[in-house]
Amino acid sequence: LVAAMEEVEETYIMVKPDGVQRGLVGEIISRFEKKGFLLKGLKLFQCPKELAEEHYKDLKGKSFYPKLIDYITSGPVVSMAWEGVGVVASARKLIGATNPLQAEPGTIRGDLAVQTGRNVVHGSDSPENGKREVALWFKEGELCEWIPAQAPWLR
Ligand code: FUP
Repeated sequence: LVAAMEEVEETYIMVKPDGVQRGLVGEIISRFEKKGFLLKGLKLFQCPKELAEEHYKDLKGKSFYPKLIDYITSGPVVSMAWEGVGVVASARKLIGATNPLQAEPGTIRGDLAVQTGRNVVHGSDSPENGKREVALWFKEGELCEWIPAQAPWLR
């Protein structure tokens, strides 16, 4: 388990339409930047319905699925690819529980959201899904391979 945590991973983080509408983009990006993860891709993007359905395909059949697709496609999202050692689980901790009322204070959802159906941010739930989702939301030329000059150990 410890060895798995030390793998360099990538994760897909998305500021959902409510986060964009509420002006929380900078605040949310800032939390991952300050933690020390490496930003590899970033774009404002209007998600088409087909992409939302592919992204949430594991939830197809759930009662909330149609509303979830409507929500994610209701306005632009901010798509991000972040890289780092143990970034998948760490980002999930920074984001907090799915239900913002159960999310701990100090987490993004704990500090900034109230409703499960408007929980402002998404983060991949496994390294495999991190890879899958980054590949799903970004074209190859949209990602940067780089090493930060100030803190090369981040890479
Ligand atoms: P998370 O990994 O925290 O984003 O949570 P899930 O993958 O379980 O759910 C994905 C999204 O579906 C949530 F962000 C919000 C929505 N959802 C609901 O609207 N109602 C629910 O009961 C559960 C999830």
